[in-house]
Amino acid sequence: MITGATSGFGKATALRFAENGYNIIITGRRKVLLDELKKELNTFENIKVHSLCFDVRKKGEVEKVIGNLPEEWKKIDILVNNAGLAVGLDHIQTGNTDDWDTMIDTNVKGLLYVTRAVAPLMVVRNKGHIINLGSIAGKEAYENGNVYCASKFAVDALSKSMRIDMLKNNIKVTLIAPGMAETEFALVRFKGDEQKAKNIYKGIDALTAEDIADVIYYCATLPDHVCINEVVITPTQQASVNHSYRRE
Ligand code: NDP
Ligand code: 8X3
Repeated sequence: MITGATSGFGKATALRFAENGYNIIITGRRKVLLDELKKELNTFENIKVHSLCFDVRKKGEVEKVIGNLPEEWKKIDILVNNAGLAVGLDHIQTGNTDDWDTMIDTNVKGLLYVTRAVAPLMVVRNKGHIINLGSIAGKEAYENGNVYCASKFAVDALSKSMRIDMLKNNIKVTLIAPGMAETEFALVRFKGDEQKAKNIYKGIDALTAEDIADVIYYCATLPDHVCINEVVITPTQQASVNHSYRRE
């Protein structure tokens, strides 16, 4: 099950698992994109695809949609908690509090609601792997990153804590913490301003969604006794959240 499969990392990850024969549950809010992806995934042989259109921020909806999954789809082996976003890039003293709500509700509470609905299905089978999309912004803070960074620091803490909570239940938990990756992420952060979104990656060979899908797939397909706890992955031109080398 991959949340936020309509774009970026989620979509690339769905395609990577599909080409390797996995049945997949894709989720997101944009129904048209979900339908398009379902069609594309269905071109892979011998896999089944189930699509769920919901907003991870809506607790009741998350509980209902996952609770009502047909029995065969309740056997979720891997959950990729990927749905997330940054909105705005402002100093704390001028930040937009609606943007803050959106980031905290999606990146922290949404991830929690989905996990709360799926984890018991794994625990009952004594088997499962939860892969959370954190960020390099959840390892170090940067100017104007404030609430986005805080939301990803929370994902970092939750990943560690989930691993401890479900240790006895044979559940793997992996945190994937990428640096700059070119997806719809920057366009969403800058509320549709394409120029600003492009400038973020100027002079940098940014990570691609496929790079992240490769790492997720690698972590998910290791032997049962091996759990990668976390991966920090940056473009070669980025050494930390605050250190990037931009070519002219
Ligand atoms: P994209 O904007 O390309 O994809 C984000 C996905 O999240 C979309 O499929 C979107 O689907 C979904 N989503 C957003 N809000 C909600 C919601 N309320 N309910 C359900 N789905 C939602 O970004 P990326 O692929 O780059 O980002 C994926 C994850 O990786 C995010 O958690 C992001 O914070 C993290 N990340 C991104 C980095 C980057 O530089 N790109 C670096 C580090 C981490 P829809 O709009 O259809 O609902
Ligand atoms: C996204 C990476 O550096 O834009 O999580 O915050 S960054």
